[in-house]
Amino acid sequence: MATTGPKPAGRVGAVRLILADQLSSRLPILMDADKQSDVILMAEVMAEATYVRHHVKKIAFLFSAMRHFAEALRRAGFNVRYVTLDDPQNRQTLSGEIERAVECLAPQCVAVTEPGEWRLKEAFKALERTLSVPLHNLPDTRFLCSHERFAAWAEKRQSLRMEFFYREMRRDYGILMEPDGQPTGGKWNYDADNRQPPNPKLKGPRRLSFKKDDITRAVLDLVRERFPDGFGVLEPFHFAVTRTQALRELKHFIADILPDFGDHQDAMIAGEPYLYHSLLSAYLNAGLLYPLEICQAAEAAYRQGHVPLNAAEGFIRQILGWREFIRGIYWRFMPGYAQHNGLDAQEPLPWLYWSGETKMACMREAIAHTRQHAYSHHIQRLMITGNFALIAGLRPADVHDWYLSVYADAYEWVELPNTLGMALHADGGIVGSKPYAASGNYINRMSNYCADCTYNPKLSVGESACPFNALYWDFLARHRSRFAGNPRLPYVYATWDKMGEDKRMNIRSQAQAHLRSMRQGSL
Ligand code: FAD
Ligand code: DLZ
Ligand code: SF4
Repeated sequence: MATTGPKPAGRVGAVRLILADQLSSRLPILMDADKQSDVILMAEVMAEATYVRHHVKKIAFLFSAMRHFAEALRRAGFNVRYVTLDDPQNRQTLSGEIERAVECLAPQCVAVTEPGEWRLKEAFKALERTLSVPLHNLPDTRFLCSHERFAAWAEKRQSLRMEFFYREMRRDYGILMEPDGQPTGGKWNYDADNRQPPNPKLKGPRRLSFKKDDITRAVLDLVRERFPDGFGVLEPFHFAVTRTQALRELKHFIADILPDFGDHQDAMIAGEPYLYHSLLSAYLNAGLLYPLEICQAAEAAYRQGHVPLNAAEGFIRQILGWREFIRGIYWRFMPGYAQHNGLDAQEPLPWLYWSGETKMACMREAIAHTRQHAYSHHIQRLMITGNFALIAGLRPADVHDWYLSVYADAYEWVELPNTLGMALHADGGIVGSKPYAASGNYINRMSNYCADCTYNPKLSVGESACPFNALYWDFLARHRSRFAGNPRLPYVYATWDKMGEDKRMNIRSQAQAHLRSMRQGSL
C-alpha cells in the first residue's frame, strides 16, 4: 500500500484527521469534506501503539481496519494521505504527522474530530497553539447522547443512576416505546427474567470468522515484526475489518444469538469465551457500526416476533443505556476522574494478570480468553478479574492500565469508568451505588469453573480454601465504616457478625496469606 496519497491539483483546503477509532463515513469530518481540495490524513504511529501495552490483536485489528477504510475512501473519490508505521518519514506521533502534513501540503487549516481520550484532546489543544494554520475541532456525532444532553440530564440530579438516564434515552429515541409514551411491555427493565445460572453443558453458538485478505496479512506481518513483546496471541485472527463484515457480524448476532442473550448474560463456562454475547464492541467503538442501527435492529427483531422482549430490552439497555451513560460520566468528570482511589487500594497489579499463571481456575480462564482473543465478556471482566482486583485491593491506576491494554474494544472513554467506577468502586459511587464484590459462592453459582479448580469454593480457611472467600470478607471488614450504612449491604454485615470472633480472625489472616501467595506468584 502507498504510504502517502496524491496531492490535490490546486491549493489544499483542509487536512482532515481520522483516528483509528473514527472509521465512520457519517462523521462531519467526512460529510463536510471537499473531495477536490481536502486531504484525509490517517496515520499508524508508535506513540499510539505503545502508550499502553496493547494486545497485538487490537493493534492488528485497528491497522487493518484503518487501511481498509482508507481504500474505501479512495474508491469514493477522497484524497487520502495514509502513513504506515514503517514509513521512514513517519514522526510516530499524531501531532508530528499533522505537522508533517501541514509542512508538505500547506493547507488552509486542519480539522480533527473530538478524540475518545482526554490525553489526545490535550495533545491537540497544545498543537493548536503552535500549528501554523488554524485547527478546527469537530464533534463526534456517533453517540446518542451529546455532551450537552448529558449535562442537562445530570445537572438536575444529586446522584447519577444509569436506569433513569436509560429511560430518558428510550424516550428521546422512541426505542421500545408505545404511542402512549409507556415502555413496550409495560416495564422499563426485564432483568428479573434474564441472567440464569448456566447449565454446565451450555455451548456457545457458532461464530463467524472472516477471511484474511492481502491487507490483513501484511498488517499481521508488520505487527509480528514490530511488536514481538506485545501482549497476547496474534493468530488465529478472525476479526471483521470492514463495515460490510461488521454488518454481517451484526446480522448473525440478531438472527441467531440475540434470542438467547438475556438468559445467558451472566453465565460463564470453561472453554466458552463468547457464549451469547454480541462481540460487537470492538466494531462499534472503532466506528464500523453505529449504536442506533444496532438498537433498531434489535427492536425490529422483537417486533417481528423473532426475539423475546427480555432479550431485546436487555441488549438495547447495554448500548442505549450503559454505553452512553459511561461516556457521559467520562467527559463530565475528567480529568480528575482518572485520579480517584476512593478505597485507598495500594496493592500493585500481580504478574498473574499478564501471564495467566495461577491456580485459581476462574482467573486462569478469564485471562486465557483475554490473551487468546483480546476479548472476555462482561461478567468475566466485572465479576472475575474486576472482582478479584477489588477485593484484593489492587491499585486502580495499575488495573486501569491493564484493562486499557488487553481488550480490542478498549479506549479510555469507555474503559476508565467501567474499571474505576463499576469494577473497583474507586470513584466514590459515581457509577454504582454498591461495590460488585462477590465470594466464590457467586462464581460457583454462575460458572462451572470451580469444578476444575485447586481451590474449594465452599471453604474460607485452609490450604484449599477459595481465595475469593477470605478476600471478600476481608474487603467488607476493611471498609466497614464506609459500607455499613449502604442499604444494600446490611444483611452481609449481619452474616459476618454472626460468625464469631475466632472465625472472623481466621478468615482475615487467611486473606493476608492469600495476598502473600499472590505477591510470590503462587496463588
Ligand atoms: P455484549 O454483552 O454483547 O453487550 C452489547 C454491547 O453493549 C457491547 O458491545 C457494548 O457496546 C455495550 N456495553 C455493554 N456493557 C457496557 C458497559 N458496561 N459499558 C459500555 N458499554 C457496554 N466495554 C468497551 O467497549 N470497552 C472497554 O474498554 C470496556 N472495559 C471494561 C472494563 C471493565 C472492568 C468492565 C467491567 C467492563 C468493560 N466494558 C468495556 C464493558 C463490557 O464488558 C464490554 O462492552 C463487553 O464485554 C463487550 O462485549 P460484547 O460486545 O460481546 O458485549
Ligand atoms: C489504539 C490505537 C492504536 C493502537 N494505534 C493508533 C494509530 O496508530 N493511529 C491512530 O490514529 N489511533 C490509534 N489508536 C487509537 C488511539 O490511540 C486512541 O485510543 C483513540 O483514537 C481515542 O479516541
Ligand atoms: Fe475461582 Fe474459587 Fe471457584 Fe477456584 S474455587 S474457580 S478460585 S471461585
